[in-house]
Amino acid sequence: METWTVVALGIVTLAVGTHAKDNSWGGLYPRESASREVRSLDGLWNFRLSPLHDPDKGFREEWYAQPMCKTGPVISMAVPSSYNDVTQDKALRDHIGWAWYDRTFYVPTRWQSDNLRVVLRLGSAHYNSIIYLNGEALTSHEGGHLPIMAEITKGVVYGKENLITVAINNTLTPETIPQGSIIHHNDSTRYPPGYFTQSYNFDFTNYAGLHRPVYIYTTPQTYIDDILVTTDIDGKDGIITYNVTYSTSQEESQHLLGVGCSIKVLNNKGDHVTSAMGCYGSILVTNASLWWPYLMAEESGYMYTLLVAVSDETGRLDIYPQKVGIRAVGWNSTTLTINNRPMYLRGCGKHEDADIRGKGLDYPLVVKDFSLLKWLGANSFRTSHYPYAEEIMDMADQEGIMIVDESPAVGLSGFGETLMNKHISVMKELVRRDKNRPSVIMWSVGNEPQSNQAAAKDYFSKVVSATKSEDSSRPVTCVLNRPKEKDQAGRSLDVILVNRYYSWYGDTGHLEVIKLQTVTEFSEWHALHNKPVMISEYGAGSIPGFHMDPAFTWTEEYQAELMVQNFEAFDELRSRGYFVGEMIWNFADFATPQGHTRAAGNKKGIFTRNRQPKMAAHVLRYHYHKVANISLIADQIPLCFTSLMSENNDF
Ligand code: GCB
Repeated sequence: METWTVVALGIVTLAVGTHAKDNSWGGLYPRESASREVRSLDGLWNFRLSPLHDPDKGFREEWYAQPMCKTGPVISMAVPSSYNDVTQDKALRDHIGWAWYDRTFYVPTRWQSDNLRVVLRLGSAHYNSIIYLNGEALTSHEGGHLPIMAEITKGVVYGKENLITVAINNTLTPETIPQGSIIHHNDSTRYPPGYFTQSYNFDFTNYAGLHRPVYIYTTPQTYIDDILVTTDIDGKDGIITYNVTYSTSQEESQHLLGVGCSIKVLNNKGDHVTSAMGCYGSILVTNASLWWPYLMAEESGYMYTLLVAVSDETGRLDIYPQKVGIRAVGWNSTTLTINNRPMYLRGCGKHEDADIRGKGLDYPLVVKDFSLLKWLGANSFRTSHYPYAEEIMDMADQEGIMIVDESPAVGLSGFGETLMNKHISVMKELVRRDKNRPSVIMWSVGNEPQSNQAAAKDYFSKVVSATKSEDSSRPVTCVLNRPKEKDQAGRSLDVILVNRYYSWYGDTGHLEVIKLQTVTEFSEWHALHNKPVMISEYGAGSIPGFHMDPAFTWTEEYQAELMVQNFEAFDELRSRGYFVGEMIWNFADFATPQGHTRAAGNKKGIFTRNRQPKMAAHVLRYHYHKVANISLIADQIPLCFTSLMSENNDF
């Protein structure tokens, strides 16, 4: 007999460990300026797992009170990286529960004599984390994928060694986002005593660890806490509306009386364009260079910099460089627009995923992925199924790649109040982190919830309206997959995104039904909701190097032909005026838990996990350039699939 329990490992110990307040504002990304210094804590940290059957051990033995190497064996662990795949140890790969990291670092005495504020910031720790500084609990955070910030001015010792310890628990429960369950296998004839496994309702590996960079940085005592920027266009001019919030350390709060803000707008070469005074207001940029998506204008991703300065009554300045892309997003019942022109999303569903590092930020991979997106002629991707690293979002801003920015709420069910409140908090954290990004053109509150459940109606109406109250300048969606007659979420959304796998999960092998089924389905979604619709996932698995003609499932030919059939449907739907985009699943093969429906991972990538093109990538590249009205020179298309495309009238 197996029992499914809601009591997850480590939740008890989370309570034990959490003396520190949960901090939901991750702060502005650490950037250097004339007033701010940034130091990286990335590199090799010390690492140890809590034993599977004694999850509380690290708390009981206070592993955070001194360097872990003094309380037992440690291994080196790369930061940023997931911990799962970096060693040969199966127990580490498959661990459930607490994992412990620590390292030492120095803070210069100058930071103290200069009366600076010192802040610690972790880009993400998956899933629950408790952070200790010099043996004291400093802060805690629930949920991966979003930043954690804590002031450490008083907790650090200047000019001496400091110890930072991070305890991370990857356990997912029915009340975490995303959800999961711990299954206790109690049948002693089949399992050893205490045997348990983690299950979850999504197919990507639940990688864990310190996935993104860790920094300490300084600000003056009176500092810029947040900047909100929205933009609009008026003929050839751009309008930047801004609001700067500032704060100060408690003892110095009287300084806030004399605080003032000034703004300089610089162009993308760093030259001065215009200036403004005041902590909020609007700035007119005459004859503005607009932010355009890739291939929609000669120059895409144009960004200005707002050099925001806050000074206190002593005249001391805090300066933060805030990038701004001037653009206007609009939507109605049929169309999405950018700068008053209709936009059509040619994109991919992606994952943060690579061998060895798992979900760890890896700069070469970031550059490679954007290079491949542009090679494809893609103009967008969805951050399926969680918020991506800020460094990736920076590239999207800069390269003109539009983003459907998704929360970690994948595969939700149940829809109770606790889950909803948590979901709303996550949306607030996400919007607060990414609100100023020109690349973000839509929020997605989640992927494939069980939206046929009655409770989904009220739940999504509340989550969507909470998201809109944080940001009304972008449409809000949720990626759906339930039958439209049963779905309860679509009515609350601005744009309908649907995942469909015709001739893969249904009618497998029957490529000839794709066009009819896709056109019928998406026209009905539009008719039902009178909203723009797009396909957010379609595709087929292919094992690179598997070939059969006529096409057969799992071959590169099958994946490519399935796509060509889909393109016919998309072209037809686009001509009807309400179909606003297509995103292939997936950009690259990615890791999944072991299972008989996945062959060493999900193989629906058009690139291999190592970012080499399958036949499908070339086919998509041809299609995306054609949709963008850009012709590719015939000899750039390898011969192996020109015959495939010539069978299709569209090519
Ligand atoms: C889906 C999910 C995605 C899966 C994909 C698949 O609908 O949204 O996370 O990876 O299907 O390949 O089955």
